Amino acid sequence: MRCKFCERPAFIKLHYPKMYLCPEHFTEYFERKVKRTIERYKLIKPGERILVVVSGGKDSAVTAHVLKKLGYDIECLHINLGIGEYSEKSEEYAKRQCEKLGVPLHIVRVRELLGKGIGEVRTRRPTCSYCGLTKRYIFNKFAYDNGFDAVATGHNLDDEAGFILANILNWNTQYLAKQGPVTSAQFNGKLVKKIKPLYELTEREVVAYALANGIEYHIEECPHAVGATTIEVKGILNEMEEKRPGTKINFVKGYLRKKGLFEGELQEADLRECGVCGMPSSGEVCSFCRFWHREEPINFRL
Ligand code: Q46
Ligand code: ZN
Ligand code: ZN
Repeated sequence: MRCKFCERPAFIKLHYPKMYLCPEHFTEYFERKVKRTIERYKLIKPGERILVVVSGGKDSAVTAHVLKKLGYDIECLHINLGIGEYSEKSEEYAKRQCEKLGVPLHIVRVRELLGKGIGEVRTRRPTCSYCGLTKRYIFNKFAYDNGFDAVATGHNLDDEAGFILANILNWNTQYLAKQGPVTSAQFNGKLVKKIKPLYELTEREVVAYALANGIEYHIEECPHAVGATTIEVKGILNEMEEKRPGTKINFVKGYLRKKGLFEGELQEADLRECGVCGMPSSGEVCSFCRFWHREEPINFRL
């Protein structure tokens, strides 16, 4: 098969819209789609400084690569979670990716910062739950302390479709009222804007973009990821996509149109300043400071 736009042999067959593309034309298609996502959902305003959270994996590496190529002002942050060899390798990949891109990389190591790695804390809370809480706190505080206008993450269409479906299965209406490609800044900017530039691109397309552009990334999954429900839900969505191309994008776009239905359920917690760190909190002390028994704030200012 030949590329739709030139004579070269096809490198990928897209199912929705159906077309064959060579590496160059696929790269063009992919970058145009990211640009359109940024414009359509107003993710980035001119002149904004963006902090890209890079894990060492494909999604965040591709996010940083495309944003840089499109000319946005980016720097990267890697959070080393302290999960044995997995985290060491992840950090190596993040370093190599940023070096190749020529983008500044900042590294925060959870064990050095908090005394223990993720998975080493004795608690009844599931590992992924306090890992998520810790990561979100660190990237938000890092961005806030250093005056970034937004934090970009590598979430792709498969992640979003899976997340929405999983939350519908549990009727978790609080989450369903809030998801989307952009979460605006709140609480005088202490909750920094979050953006997802790969919102409309499938995991398969992200893998293909990395391959076509020589982006190396950590393939291994985090050892704690095994058996997570989101993986099962994604599997179901993949089967449906196979039979009916366009299922994922139509599902996610439909959700964005109907999101308002859940807004009535939103119980906005009254946010106040955490007594320890001063960041937004629903209680007297924020969940990060409570979980890690913090007695003083962390300052990430460079
Ligand atoms: S939450 Fe859980 Fe991930 Fe943290 S412990 Fe690993 S799998 S890294 S996205
Ligand atoms: Zn071509
Ligand atoms: Zn706090």
